[in-house]
Amino acid sequence: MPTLIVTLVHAKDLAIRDPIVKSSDPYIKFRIGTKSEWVKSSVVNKNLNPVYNEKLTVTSDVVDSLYVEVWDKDFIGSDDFMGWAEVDIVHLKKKKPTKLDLTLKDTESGQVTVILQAEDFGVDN
Ligand SMILES: [Ca+2]
Repeated sequence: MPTLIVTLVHAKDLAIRDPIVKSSDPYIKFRIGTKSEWVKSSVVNKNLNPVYNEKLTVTSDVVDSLYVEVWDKDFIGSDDFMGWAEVDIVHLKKKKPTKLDLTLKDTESGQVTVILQAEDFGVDN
């Protein structure tokens, strides 16, 4: 089973989704392909430049693109969308960490920094 280790480092310049406090409570979720379960990070409250330094394991039945979505946690009502990115992981080098800055789409602003490591797929060195 393809296993990808995602180290979620930080995000910056994220969009405001809680206008009263001019901030957001961002968490970031990952999945490989469009059918797998999402793997979610923790929530950082009231921060548009959150630091996570969190390691997540994402698995899938197939090697496909990695999808990344950023959401604002709301404690009343449903969470608000803050952008997304798609990453080609098919060409990652096997077992070699690759650091990427992902620019978020379909939102006002934002960037997510991750380190990806393909555990059992990818290109042999
Ligand atoms: Ca919120």
